[in-house]
Amino acid sequence: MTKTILITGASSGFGEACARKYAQHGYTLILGARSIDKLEALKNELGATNIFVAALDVCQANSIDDFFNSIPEAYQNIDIVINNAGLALGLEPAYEANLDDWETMINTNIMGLVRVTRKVIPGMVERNRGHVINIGSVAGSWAYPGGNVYGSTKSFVQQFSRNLRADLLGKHVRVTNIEPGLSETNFSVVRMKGDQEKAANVYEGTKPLSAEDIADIVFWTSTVPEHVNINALEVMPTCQAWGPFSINRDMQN
Ligand code: NDP
Ligand code: 8X3
Repeated sequence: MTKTILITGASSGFGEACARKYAQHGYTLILGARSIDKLEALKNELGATNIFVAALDVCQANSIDDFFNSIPEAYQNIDIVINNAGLALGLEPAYEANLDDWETMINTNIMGLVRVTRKVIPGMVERNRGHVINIGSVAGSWAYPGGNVYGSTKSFVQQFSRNLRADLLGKHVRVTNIEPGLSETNFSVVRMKGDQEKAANVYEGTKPLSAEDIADIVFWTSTVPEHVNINALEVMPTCQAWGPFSINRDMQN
């Protein structure tokens, strides 16, 4: 029996790569994002009949309701949800950052993720089968200058994932938080508000993770035997690691 997977933010980056990966393996796909044109193009390119796409803005409760209400009957038994839709906006220090950017990140990365999860998990519990895969980030564990609210949203995702596991104990519903580091997608273009040069600089001289690297890892976490739950998986490119604590040596008083 083919499994049904719902992927948020499937129009680009990790979400799109996951859609391709699961489609290759014959899964039935439900894909959501704001860019419906990109989703339609992806569906046409993949050419399979078991793909449903619809517009989804995870920041809008109404859009989430409309999206779920539009899912055809045959697609409604969702086996896996990948809570991937998300973004970072800006890298300014907290005392200069734009409050609207903070609100958008909180609405997308936290509220969007919990709303979608709340829609999907009752059915998983009822069927006693399912897997919630959240896309967190290394930024959820490790602070860096300018990470402020973005990193904090991903800390929420990390802790929410653990708490979901606690609530779901006794059910055959798995929860996994994938925590990628430096990965080349459209992420930095969005973070730098369309400045392609600044976005390219993020990856200059590196071999970052690709969207396909992450899709392979996500796929693996969902295909290990059912009694195995990968709680969290942090992954960085080999060219990335931690630095020493920063110490300002001009602060003697
Ligand atoms: P991309 O910008 O390439 O993709 C982001 C996806 O999220 C797009 O499909 C976008 O679709 C969707 N999205 C954004 N806002 C919304 C919204 N309000 N409603 C629905 N969909 C939305 O970046 P990535 O693939 O890199 O990002 C995917 C996830 O991975 C994010 O959660 C990000 O925080 C996380 N991540 C990224 C890392 C990186 O270095 N790239 C590392 C660690 C984590 P659309 O605009 O069409 O709505
Ligand atoms: C994206 C990775 O290091 O840019 O979540 O925050 S990082």
